[in-house]
Amino acid sequence: MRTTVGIIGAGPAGLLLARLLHRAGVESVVLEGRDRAYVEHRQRAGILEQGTVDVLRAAGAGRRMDREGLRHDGIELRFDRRRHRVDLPALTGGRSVTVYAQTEVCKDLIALQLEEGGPLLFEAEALAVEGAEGGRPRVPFRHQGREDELECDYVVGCDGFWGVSRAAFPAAVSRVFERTYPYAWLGVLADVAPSHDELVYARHDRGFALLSMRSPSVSRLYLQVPVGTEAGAWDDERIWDELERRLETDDDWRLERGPITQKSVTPMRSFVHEPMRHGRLFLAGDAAHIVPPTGAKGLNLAVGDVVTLARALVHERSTGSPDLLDAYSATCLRRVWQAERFSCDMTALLHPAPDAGDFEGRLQLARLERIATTPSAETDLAEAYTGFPLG
Ligand code: FAS
Ligand code: PHB
Repeated sequence: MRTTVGIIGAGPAGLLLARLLHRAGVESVVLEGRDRAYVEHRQRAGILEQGTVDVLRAAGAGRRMDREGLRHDGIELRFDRRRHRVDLPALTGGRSVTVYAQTEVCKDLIALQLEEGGPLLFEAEALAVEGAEGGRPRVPFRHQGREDELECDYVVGCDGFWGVSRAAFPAAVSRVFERTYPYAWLGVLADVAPSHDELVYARHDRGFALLSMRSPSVSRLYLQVPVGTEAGAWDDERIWDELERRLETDDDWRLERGPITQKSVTPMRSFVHEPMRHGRLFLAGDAAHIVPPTGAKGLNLAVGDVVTLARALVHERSTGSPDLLDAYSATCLRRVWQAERFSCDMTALLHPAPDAGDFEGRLQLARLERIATTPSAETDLAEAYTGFPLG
């Protein structure tokens, strides 16, 4: 098989890149190792920044998002039984976020790709990336029990943290920056109306809790749990009891309980691979960087990468100039490190560490107090939460 841009992975990064290239008349082929159902039902992101919403609309993939997505103009910080609302548009000159799940973004992009885009092969596992330094990189892959090869001008690794693309970077050029956290997130989906109309981020001495949602009738909730926790180790009653304790307030707010339909545990990691380009191989999204989900940045960063890369590929096609391709890694890493900083700060702000003493606990409360009482600190959080410019 031959194409211009070979894309490995049909997560949000790979699917959106294929969409943007298709709209610009640049050919691509997407290889996805899993089946369609897996990609469309894997619970991940729930929050879209303003910039991501604008990009999906501009790519002609925003119709269902505009119909079913929930625009949120605020988030709530909860600590010491107190509630503080962060008014996003007021602090950022009009920016907000939208609750529209990654599963739905992927469903919309897959439907468009299969309807009018280039080839999208499911259960087509890329085995390696070869010849990235040369003129025509190749991707050997296994599909329907047969080995085949995709030859292209450029390869883009959108294959997530566990993909094969990053391994194609010679050790001599790779630099890895990493931090792991001494806790994880237990995430649940529940068939009950959300108990609040905006997201609630709670810091409690017993641990962090997050109240999020998927629709007016489906709640998405998270609890900080020790590393190594098995999802099955927590029964539903215990999960609701713990959520109630960590989300407690001084007023008459109440947490509504309902049937839990899904549980999963997510490890917390910060990870950056530099550079994000080697020869004719580019990395985008989780293949290059991971953020802990506390800042709701992962999917939005992936979108930022592929917008930057699509622009650079189209520019090279139309002008012959590789300038934007040569600047791709540095351009993205500037935004990536700001998102790493914010996600790490939000995580440290809201999660009592298992070995932390009372002093650290007081510091977290003092930092939250500062955000709740100081416009400059609150504005800094609101600007980061609604998204770093895609430029
Ligand atoms: P993905 O991992 O989504 O996609 C990679 C694809 O490549 C997969 O489909 C995989 O099957 C495929 N693949 C891998 N190896 C392959 C191979 N060899 N051949 C072919 N295909 C291969 N981010 C936010 O912005 N907001 C949030 O609220 C948020 N919440 C999150 C909650 C959780 C529990 C988790 C785990 C993450 C969350 N994130 C959030 C981050 C998350 O959304 C990721 O950043 C996002 O999935 C990254 O998208 P991709 O880079 O496309 O990678
Ligand atoms: C989610 O809805 O899954 C979600 C929302 C905000 C986060 C992380 C996850 O920070």
